[in-house]
Amino acid sequence: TGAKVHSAQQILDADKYENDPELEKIRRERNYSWMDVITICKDKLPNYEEKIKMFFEEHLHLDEEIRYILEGSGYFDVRDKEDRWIRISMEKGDMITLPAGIYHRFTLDEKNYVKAMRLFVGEPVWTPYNRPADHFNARAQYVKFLEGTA
Ligand code: KMT
Ligand code: NI
Repeated sequence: TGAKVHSAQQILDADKYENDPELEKIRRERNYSWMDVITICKDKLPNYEEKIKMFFEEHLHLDEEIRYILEGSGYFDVRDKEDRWIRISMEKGDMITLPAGIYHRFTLDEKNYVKAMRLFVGEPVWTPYNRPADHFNARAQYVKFLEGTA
């Protein structure tokens, strides 16, 4: 699907995300100049219910979505070539890069808690376009990429 998971227990150490040369290397190489940290749990995230609902609506973005799990866990679901859901279990130390134009959604698991770093190339634009959003160039590019994969 083009979604990359750096299941990175060996590469990234989430306990030292504030000073991790390996994280700095990824940020430098991929131009992830921007970052913040989001905590998703009932007591800490404003408009929690509304946001949880938005995250779980099937959508795409016009840019990469990059998430690095610092604490807790959750699931990213992505559509495969045959339009079936693939569930990606994300835990502490895992980083995922969703390509622009891929349909996806996010949900917490039974722990109801995740703390994640959000990375971005340049100024962040998180706008979700709920499905159907097939008219975007980013979508056409991604479909073309999928067709070129085995
Ligand atoms: C998103 O865009 O789906 C989120 O920021 C929530 C997930 S962060 C692990
Ligand atoms: Ni998204």
